[in-house]
Amino acid sequence: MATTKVDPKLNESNLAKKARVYEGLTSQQLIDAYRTMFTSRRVDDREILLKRQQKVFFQISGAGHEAMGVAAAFALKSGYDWFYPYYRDRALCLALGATPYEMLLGAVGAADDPCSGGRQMPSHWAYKRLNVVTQSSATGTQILQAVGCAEAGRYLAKHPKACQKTGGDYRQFKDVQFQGDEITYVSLGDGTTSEGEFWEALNTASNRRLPVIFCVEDNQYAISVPVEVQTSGGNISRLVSGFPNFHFEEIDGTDPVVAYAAFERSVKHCRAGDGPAFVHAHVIRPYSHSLSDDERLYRPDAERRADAARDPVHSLQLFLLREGILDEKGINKIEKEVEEQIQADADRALEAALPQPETIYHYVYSPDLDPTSAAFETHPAIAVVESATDGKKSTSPNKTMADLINATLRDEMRRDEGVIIFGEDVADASREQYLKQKLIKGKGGVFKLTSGLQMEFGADRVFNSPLAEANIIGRATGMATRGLKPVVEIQFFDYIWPAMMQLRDELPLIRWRSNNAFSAPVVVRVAIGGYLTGGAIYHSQCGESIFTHTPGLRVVFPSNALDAAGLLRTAIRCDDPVLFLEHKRLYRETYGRAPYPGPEYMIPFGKAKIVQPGTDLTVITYGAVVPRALQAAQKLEREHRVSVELIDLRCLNPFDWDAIAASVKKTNRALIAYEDSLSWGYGAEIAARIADQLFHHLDAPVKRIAATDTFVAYQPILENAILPQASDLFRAMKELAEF
Ligand SMILES: Cc1ncc(C[n+]2csc(CCOP(=O)(O)OP(=O)(O)O)c2C)c(N)n1
Ligand SMILES: [Mg+2]
Repeated sequence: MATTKVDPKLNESNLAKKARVYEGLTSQQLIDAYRTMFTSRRVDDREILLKRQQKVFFQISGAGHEAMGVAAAFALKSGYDWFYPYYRDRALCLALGATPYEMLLGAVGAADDPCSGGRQMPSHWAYKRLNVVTQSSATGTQILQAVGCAEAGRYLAKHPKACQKTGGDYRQFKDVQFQGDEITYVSLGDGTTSEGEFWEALNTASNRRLPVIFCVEDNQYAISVPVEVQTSGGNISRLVSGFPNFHFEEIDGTDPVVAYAAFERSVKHCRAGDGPAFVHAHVIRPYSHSLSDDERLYRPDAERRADAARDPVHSLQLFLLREGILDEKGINKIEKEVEEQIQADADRALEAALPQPETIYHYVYSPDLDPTSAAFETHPAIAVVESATDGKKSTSPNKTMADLINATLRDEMRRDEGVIIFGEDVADASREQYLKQKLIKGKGGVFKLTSGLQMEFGADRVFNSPLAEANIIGRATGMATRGLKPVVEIQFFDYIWPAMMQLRDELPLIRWRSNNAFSAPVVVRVAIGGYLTGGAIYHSQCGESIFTHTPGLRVVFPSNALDAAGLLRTAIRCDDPVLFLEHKRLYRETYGRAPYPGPEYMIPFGKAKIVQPGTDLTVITYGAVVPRALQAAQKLEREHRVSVELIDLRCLNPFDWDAIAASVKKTNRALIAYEDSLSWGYGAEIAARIADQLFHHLDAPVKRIAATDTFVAYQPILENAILPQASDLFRAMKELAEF
């Protein structure tokens, strides 16, 4: 343990010893550190006991990581800075102000568990009052979110208007706070540095000089896999040392004095705005990975003994005695107080009320703002335009879906300074001087959907991301957690998959898993779909059912310009995360163009549109199949006098069951048509529900028509054979009508 240099021959009085400062830590702070570290260890031990008694259901400990956690908390400011701590950061959380009782509530899964209300395993920290943001079990997802959190802090300092509580949209329910010199702390294990998102986060934090402290708690193991397997050369510090703008520390993380000094230097660097810091703390893992693991299977006794000799709790105790800061009596007193407290807390936690089964649906979505409600129903304002040449008045001209999406983004950015846009190629030009010198026109998206937005709103509101989809969604999630409204773009649905962990395990779960303590209402715009003649496998994919199968995520899929405008505005103003699917083939289609509906036009989620009423059969569809189904239905009417009721769902989660049921009860026949491959697709759920709930109204089997169970091929002959065409729809409708 490091000390300040004192001549050992000096026989100091106890008083003088107590006045000593150890790398800035006073004797009292070291006593406090010991109390917290000992408490942390004892809460772990208590949980282990309770697990063995089957009174709690999972245990993962912070043992061996206590010193650096307490040191980090001492160097940072609770409730001021922001924290994305991973599961071994029990001591950090205690030092920030969480209590053992709160932690034990988590262990028993009590209703009042502040981290999750019994929804998550223990040690998945979330303390709103302390700015400790909800954490998941997925290793590494927190790192990009922490980067987004830091970006939000910086953005808010520059755009304080984005903090204002405003009625009529998600902002009403956000209490947005920031500090001009705030820091975001994020921690992870040595194994987790192998995740790609770790490198993406470092890259962005470095590039943008963000005030993030990355703390790698290196206990040499990821469950049973040792560090040399994870990390080339066995030392993460060596690998990251090339990132610009960083302050680097590699320390003995079992020594609170050493760790505190390292965090102090890191904090100084970050608060000054010089960039991020990287603290590589060598720690130990004296207990197995978790209670589900037995490390004796892969670690010999000698290695475990060597670890135990570096136990931070024991070492600090010896240090306090050696330095004369506490005597044995003093140590015993603290330990007794802690033991008694934890005993009382555990007894109380075991008596705590448990969550009621009927609450499971609470907070899947915002309890405050319902995007299906009439509050989101407005009428299009059809603007009248006056000709500049002859002064004649006419209604504004028809616009494409691309035009109206662009116009809606522009309107909402004017209305709400919290809206920021980023993604691949979405900026007009990252080299802004070219725009300023009028050397170029600017790009604004590969489909030009964000064209001109950077020019109007500036590069801190509209900017390019690296080519990394997890980076986009992870950062957006962090920003939205702080109260911003990121409206991000995934360039092609086919490339959404690197972001899948963030889209499945994080974004839609922030609210539910934190029992409504946090939320992240991001809008993710995605260009989707085929019928492109040459789009082939990697520019034609659908796959919406993968996301409608994810509770917590709203999924929207408009088929025409007006719906796209109205639904996008609802998406941006609502309080839930939304996947907004934009069909590439429909962006500039003649079908479905409409005049600009004004800056307040909204359509509530979950309301289908009857494209045409009919009496003989119901076709339920959405997206680019809508115009194809309409063509087929009109032909069927013309040639065979079959009257088709065509329903465009527009919104896939929630979806308009009432409209489907009313129609099928009337026509007694149902066909679900969709562009994705047939099996396990979106139509399966609708078909099952019709079969289940409308069985007695059916005069024919429920039919589906969709793409073949293949990917989409390049050669147009193959593409036509794969994707459902108007002729296929015609045939299927005819057969169903004749059944
Ligand atoms: C993405 C992901 N993959 C796998 C797991 C299962 N898992 C949980 S912890 C862990 C090891 C983590 O090791 P490390 O990052 O070194 O942290 P430590 O537990 O050693 O502190 C693994 C593989 C997970 N939770 N998330
Ligand atoms: Mg580890």
